[in-house]
Amino acid sequence: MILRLITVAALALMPFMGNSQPSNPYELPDPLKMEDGTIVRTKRQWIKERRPEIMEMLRSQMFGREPGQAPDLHFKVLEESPDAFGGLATRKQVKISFDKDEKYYLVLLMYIPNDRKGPVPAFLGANFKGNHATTNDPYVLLPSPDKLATYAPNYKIEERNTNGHRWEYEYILKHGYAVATFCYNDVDPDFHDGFHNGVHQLMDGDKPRDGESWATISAWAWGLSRCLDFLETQKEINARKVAVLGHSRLGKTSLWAGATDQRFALVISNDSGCSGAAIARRKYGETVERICKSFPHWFCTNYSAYGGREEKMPWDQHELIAMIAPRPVYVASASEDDWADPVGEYFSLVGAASVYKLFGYDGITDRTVPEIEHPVVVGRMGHHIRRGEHNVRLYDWQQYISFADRFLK
Ligand code: GTR
Repeated sequence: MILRLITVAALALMPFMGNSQPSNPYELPDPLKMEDGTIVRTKRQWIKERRPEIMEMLRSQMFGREPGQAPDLHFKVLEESPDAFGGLATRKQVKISFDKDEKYYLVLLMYIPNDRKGPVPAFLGANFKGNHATTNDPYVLLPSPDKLATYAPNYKIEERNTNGHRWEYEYILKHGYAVATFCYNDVDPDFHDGFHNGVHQLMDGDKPRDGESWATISAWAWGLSRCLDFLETQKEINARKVAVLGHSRLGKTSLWAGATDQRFALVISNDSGCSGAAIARRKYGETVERICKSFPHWFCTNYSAYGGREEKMPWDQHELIAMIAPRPVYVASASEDDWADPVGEYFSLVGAASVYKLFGYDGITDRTVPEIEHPVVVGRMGHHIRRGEHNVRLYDWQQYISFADRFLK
């Protein structure tokens, strides 16, 4: 008989150091149990009934209801050169506009390996500090003054390459992948102004907001989907093989993008933590209450009702992971990133494994959290805990590439 409730006890005996502080015992909702108590036994039941039920919860209680397509999506190549990184790649910088007047847009920076036989798979993710901050490539455009004027009042333009260590472009390109990124502020500036700026203004105008209205993570995820719309027009790219990834708040975003847009072939969460991969019921590190206070614009307002009442949530974050099934999913943590609860991030994979199983794929089921820098790949799930701080490093990319090689090559 299918296990009805997955019970996870205190985590005292596990080898990973982050376990030294056990969380409260908790019970996770069974992703395969319908709200009316029926147990899902077929792929069809999952796809037609249970998955929509969970998506409805996540939309109405957590991220809000994202809108459909932009009113006038169109693309303009701003710059293109085959000489990036000494001829390793072709660089394209593209304005992806959402409206006719091009008031709302993002600028996508894309590198495509020149050594390719046909369309290549790609990694896509948003960045924090501007495209120019992801690389020492001097030809990457700086954010335009009109865009900068919309960013948070305390946003300072960064030096080039300040976040270059997070974007190992040459390594990615040499492994046969294209890579594309945009600054998340282009889509929705990361501060709370009551949703007057960013794409909320374009898509909603003065429409009154309610508890289920989409918020900022949802807007960033929507931006990722618009980039995928663009990638679908690029003959050099195999748009059926695009991995979406993100770090931290942008890791929460990549998970939501993977849930809402099933065109993404593979989904990676890097240190996404609370409201990303980490199990909320553990209340370890950042909590729902804390995140809703610190970042009220990230989630729909209904979400704050679960602060301190995580056990009342009709879902938990393993079900966000389950939304990606049966597509490959990778969850990465860092050993010093207690705030993001590496143990809770691991257990969301374990909690989603039954859904992968339904599709005939193995998943991660071992309840012992892996050692630091012992990556685990089982079936369509991958995981590692990098030694060190909350960040993205070459080590992380090495694991992502070898995971992606199994599915996207
Ligand atoms: C922290 C926040 C985390 C995480 C992080 C980040 O302040 O508490 O949830 O998103 O920011 O995005 O770097």
